[in-house]
Amino acid sequence: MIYQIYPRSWADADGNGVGDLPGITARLPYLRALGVDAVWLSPFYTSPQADAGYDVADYRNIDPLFGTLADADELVRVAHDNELRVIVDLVPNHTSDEHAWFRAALAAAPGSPERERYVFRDGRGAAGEQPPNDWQSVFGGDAWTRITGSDGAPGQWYLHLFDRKQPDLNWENPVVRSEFEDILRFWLDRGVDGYRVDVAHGLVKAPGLPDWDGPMNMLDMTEDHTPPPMWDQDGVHEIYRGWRKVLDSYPGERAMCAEAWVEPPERLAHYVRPDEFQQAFNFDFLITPWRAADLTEAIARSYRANDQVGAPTTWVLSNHDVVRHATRLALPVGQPRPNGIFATDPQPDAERGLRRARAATTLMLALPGGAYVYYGEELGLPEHTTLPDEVRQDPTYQRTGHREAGRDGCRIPMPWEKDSTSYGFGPGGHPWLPQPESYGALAVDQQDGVSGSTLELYRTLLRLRRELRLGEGSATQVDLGADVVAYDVTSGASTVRVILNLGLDPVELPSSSEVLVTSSPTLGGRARPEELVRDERASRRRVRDASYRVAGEERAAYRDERLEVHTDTAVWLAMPVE
Ligand code: TEU
Repeated sequence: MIYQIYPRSWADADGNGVGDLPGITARLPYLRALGVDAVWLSPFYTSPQADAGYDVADYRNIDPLFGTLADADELVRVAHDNELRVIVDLVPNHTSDEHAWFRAALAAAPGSPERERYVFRDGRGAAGEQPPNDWQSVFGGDAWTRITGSDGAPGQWYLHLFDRKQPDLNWENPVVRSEFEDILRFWLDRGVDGYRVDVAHGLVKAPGLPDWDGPMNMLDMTEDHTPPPMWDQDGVHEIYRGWRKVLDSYPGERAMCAEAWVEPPERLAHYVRPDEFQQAFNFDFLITPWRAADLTEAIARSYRANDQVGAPTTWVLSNHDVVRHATRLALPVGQPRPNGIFATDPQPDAERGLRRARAATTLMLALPGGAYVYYGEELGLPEHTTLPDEVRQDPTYQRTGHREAGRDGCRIPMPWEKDSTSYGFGPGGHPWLPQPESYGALAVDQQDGVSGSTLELYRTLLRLRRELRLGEGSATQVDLGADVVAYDVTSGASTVRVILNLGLDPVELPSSSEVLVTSSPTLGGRARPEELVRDERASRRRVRDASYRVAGEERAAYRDERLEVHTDTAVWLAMPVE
C-alpha cells in the first residue's frame, strides 16, 4: 500500500504553518507502524505555489517552504531505514511561468527555439485578438493567455490546460524530452524509488490543435470515448516507453504510476503495458456511485481490461483533487461530482459518510492489485465543508468565478494530537488552511490503540492484507444478491471473502466462516469487534436472552444468534479450506 503525503499538510516542523520535509521525516515511523510499503510525496520543488506546487519553477531543487535538498536526502535515507520506499511527483505537462525556460520564451521572438519549448501560437481574428482555438482550462476560463511584447504591444498566445501560471510544454520538441529524462535521473540518482506522473494523459496534443467543445474532464464524457484533442493521444506512450528504459537502467525496483483521467478502462490499460507504467490510478473505481451493481461492474471491468495487458489494477478512493471519501460517499448518489463543498451547500451526513468510507476501504484493501491511501483517511477525516471563502487557495475557485469551491477542503493539515497547537500539525498555530473542530476528536492520539477506531481498522486491514498477501491474490465474484458486493480473494492456501452490504436488509454470514475484521463497530445489531474476537471469531455469537433464578442462584439463558452484515458495512471472512 502506498500512502500519499501532501507535504503542505502533513507535519510542520518549523512552525510556519506549512508542512515540510523535516516534519515528514520525523513522522515516518508512524507510517511504518500503520503498515505502509511506500510513500508518494506531492510536489516539493521550487515553485511560486500558484497550484500548490504543481507549478514547478525548478525541477532539481526544493522550495524553501519545504526545506532543502539535504532535507530531501535525509527523508529518503530515513524512509529506507524504515523499509519505506519513496515515490516523488513528476509534473511534465507544464512548468511554472516562473521557470527559466518560460522567462526565456517570453523574452525571445516568435518561432525562436525558446518559444518552441512551449505551445505558442498567433491568435485568430484580423489582429490576432482571439485565442488560437476554443479550448478551456480544466480550472475554468480559456486555456490560452496572450502575452505582451517588450514593446508593450500584444503578442502571441500560449496554451495552459490548467492555470495561466502553468504553461504547457511542447512535447513534440526533443529538447523537452531529453530534459525530462535528465530530471528522472536526477532524483533516481538521489535514491528515490519511483515517480507518480502528473497528467500523464495530457503531454501530446492532436496535430493542428483542433477545436473541441466537449467537456474538459475525460471522465465526465459519457458515451463517446473518442479522446478529445488534448487528452490520451496515442503519442504519449512512446514517451513512457523511453522513461521506463531509464528506470530499468537503475538497480532495485523503480516504478512509475500514471495519473491519467482516461476512459474507458481499456484505454487506461494501455498505460500499464509491460514496457510502460507499472501502475495507473483506477479513477473509474473512485468515481463509481455507491451502488452495488455499479461497484461490481467497475471492479469487473478494471480486472478485465488490465488482464489484457497482464497488469494489476491500482485502487484509490481519495487524493488531493477530490472530495474526501468520508464525505463524498454521503453525497446523493447520481448527482454530478463537486470538487469541493461550500458552507452554504447542503451538508453531507458525517456519520453516514464515515460508515461508508470505512466499508469502501474494507472492500478496497481486500482486492488484489495496488492500493493508495491519502493522508488522514486512516483517521476517517472528512472534507472541510465549511471553509470561509476568503481562505480558499485552489485556483479553480477564482477561475470558475467562484462557481466551484475548489479542492482546499481535502487538503487540510493533519491532526496528530487533540490538545496541542493546530492539533499537533506544527508549533506555529496558524496552519495554511484552518482545521475544522471535528478534527480534534479524530486526531491520531485519540484513536491510537482504541479498538474500533478508524486508525485501528486501517492497521488491522493492512496487517491482514500483508500477512494473507491479498494484493497478489485473485478475486472471484460471489453472488449474494443485488445489493451486495462480494468476492472470494484467494492467495496461496487461504481464501478471504469480502462482503460489502449496500442494501437495507442484513446479509447473513455463512456459519462455517470466521470474521477477521469488520468495518462497522456493530455487527448483528449490538456486537462490537471485541466481542467477536472473544467469541473466537465465530460467525455465531451467544446472546444473553434472559436471567432466571434456580434455587436462589442466578442463571442465564443464552441463545445462538447468527451474525449479519448490516447496511453500509463490509467484513472479511476467513473461509474454510475446501
Ligand atoms: O491533476 C490533473 C487533473 O486532471 C485534475 O485537475 C482533475 O481533473 C481535477 O482535479 C478533478 O477535480 C493533477 C494534479 O493532481 C492536480 O493537483 C493539479 O492541479 C493538476 O494536475 C495540474 O498540475
